[in-house]
Amino acid sequence: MSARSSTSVASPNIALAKYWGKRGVPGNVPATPSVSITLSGLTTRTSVTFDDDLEHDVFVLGGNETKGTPLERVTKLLDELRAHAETRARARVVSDNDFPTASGLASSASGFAALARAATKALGLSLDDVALSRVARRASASAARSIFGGFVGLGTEDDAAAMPLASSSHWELRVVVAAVTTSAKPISSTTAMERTRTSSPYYEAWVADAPELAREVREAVLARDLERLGVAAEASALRMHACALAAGPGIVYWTGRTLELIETVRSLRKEGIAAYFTIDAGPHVKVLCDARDAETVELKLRPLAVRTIITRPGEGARTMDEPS
Ligand code: 2P0
Repeated sequence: MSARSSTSVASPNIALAKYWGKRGVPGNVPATPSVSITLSGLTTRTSVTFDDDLEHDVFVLGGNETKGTPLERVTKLLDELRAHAETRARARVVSDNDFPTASGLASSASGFAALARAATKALGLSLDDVALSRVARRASASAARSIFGGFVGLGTEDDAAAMPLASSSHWELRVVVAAVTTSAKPISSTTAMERTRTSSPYYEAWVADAPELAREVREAVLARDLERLGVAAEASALRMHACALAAGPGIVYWTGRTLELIETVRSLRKEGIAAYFTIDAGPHVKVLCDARDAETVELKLRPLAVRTIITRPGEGARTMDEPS
């Protein structure tokens, strides 16, 4: 038997300017540019072992062997790398998140970023981070951004790769995550954005408007201007959800708790604390604030959440056996 293994870790990222919808070109290319922060404090750890004795790929997620669509997506990414490496060996993939899976905390971003990194290393391929980001994008577009740490942009060009915008030490920003449930979301992002594209009367307006907001977010990040960033990030989140809400049937990721958390963030601002929310494809609320306000913000959100986590800009996907 010959086996080749590697283990990688990656963190989810939170989009400040949202990707929602795909262009009609091959390879899972976003219709809107996005800008994200890769978060410390939330981690996916993925081990990949290629083994000539395996008859098919095996995917163990959170301790449970998983088949169907998740396994098909894993196999598709591995097939691309197997073609590069000119091997037919199947792999055993073992992945664990230290946060809720498939609930709007971007587990597919960290999951496919860690998988791409670990599988590339296990196969002995030498792909640079830009090439790795393209591999991750084809599996899940937000995963392209988790290859890199800090503040990251992803465009809409053919065969897009994410690009670092600023390192994790660029800005002492905090993102307070208020998770409102540990359940999986009712509809996957992939399905929801396709339904939005094909049935929301607001879709074209969303795609036309998104680049300007992404520019605003990029400039605010570079200028470390929290108010400017927060206003643009809230607009991006609300417009994305407005577009999805208008699909047929409407896509409602929010719960009552989500709305209460939005209200709480707005009341914090009335008290003079610079706090701004963003919400991805799930009910959780993530709040941007200065490091000095993070504990105050967290205390205020805590009664409304099942779990709160104070996160900061973190590192990109990395192999555990590499010096960091
Ligand atoms: C984002 N989201 O920019 C947006 C905002 C969720 C809301 O990217 O179909 O899991 O695998 O490319 O990357 C979630 O979508 O979708 C996402 P696929 P993905 O972070």
